[in-house]
Amino acid sequence: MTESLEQIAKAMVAPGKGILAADESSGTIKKRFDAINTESTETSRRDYREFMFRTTDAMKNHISGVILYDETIRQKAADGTPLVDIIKAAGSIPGIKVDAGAKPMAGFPGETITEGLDGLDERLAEYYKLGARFAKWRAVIDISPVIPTNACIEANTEALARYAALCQKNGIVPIVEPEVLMDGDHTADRCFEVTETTLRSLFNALARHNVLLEGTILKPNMVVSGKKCATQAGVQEVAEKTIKVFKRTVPAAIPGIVFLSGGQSDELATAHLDAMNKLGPLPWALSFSYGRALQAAPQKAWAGKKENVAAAQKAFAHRAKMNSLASLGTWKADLEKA
Ligand code: 5MM
Repeated sequence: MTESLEQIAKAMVAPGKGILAADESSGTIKKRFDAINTESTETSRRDYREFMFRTTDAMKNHISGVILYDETIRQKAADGTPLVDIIKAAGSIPGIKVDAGAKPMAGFPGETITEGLDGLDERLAEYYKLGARFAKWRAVIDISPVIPTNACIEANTEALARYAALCQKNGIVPIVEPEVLMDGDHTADRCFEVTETTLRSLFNALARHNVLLEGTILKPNMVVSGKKCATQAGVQEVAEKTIKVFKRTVPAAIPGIVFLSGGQSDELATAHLDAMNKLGPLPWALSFSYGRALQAAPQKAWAGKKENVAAAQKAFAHRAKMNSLASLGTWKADLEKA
């Protein structure tokens, strides 16, 4: 049976479940592996991702979908089983990163435009055959006293909307990810302002391109202070500001919002998500699509060694469980010690 876009989108944000962002491009995964003194090879990348996908209970109970990179969606486990089949056997949905990365935007110093629209229709059709039922495209919006410009925001949201329309044409649910970066010394209020402008522009573009909102998932940043800002907004403030900006800009027809962690510590990313869900009821499911905040702990525990796989799976299962509780608003800080 072919599932509709609405059904897939709903399953991606099923209660207590969120998404594992394992779509690091070759350059990014190398950086992560360098930090644990592990060589990045096709096999080490496969072994690493395989043990996460084989953390069966965590995958079954807490992970609705996995965002893969082109290499991974074609890869087979050590025993020859396609990694996609391992994900599906755990009841999770395979997804795929389809953007070609954020490139310097000509004429706009310090700003980027995400590329990858050329040939995207054909690539999506192939990814569907390989098992992907959702996709991801990330636009990057940086903050300084003079950026972002409207040109950068508009160009990026236009590309996100064109990508989303192509996904839906191919039976694939688009995750639209406009990431306002937390680098810099800006305040949470400045992040609020830029996030509001960006989301407004994004939903205008999606409407302009006839994108079905019920079959679309939003992956945004939270409203946080810049990493180098002298005063850091607390958990409650982040939660309230983030919900406030969404209530202003995100239509209720969107089935779910799954956050990126963006460089927040594991526990803070969990605490923020939990605090937001405690502010409910909300019009959309609020969950996670974390990369670093789900993987930092297992990476450290694994350190590239076979004998550490069980400990690394435990670390992954723990983070998945904590974020699952946060997506329900039932997380407590003392559970972290348990
Ligand atoms: C996994 O990282 C993704 C980006 O990879 P590249 O920079 O190598 O293309 C990224 O888009 C990720 O899916 C999201 O930003 C969430 O990751 P974090 O670590 O921010 O939660």
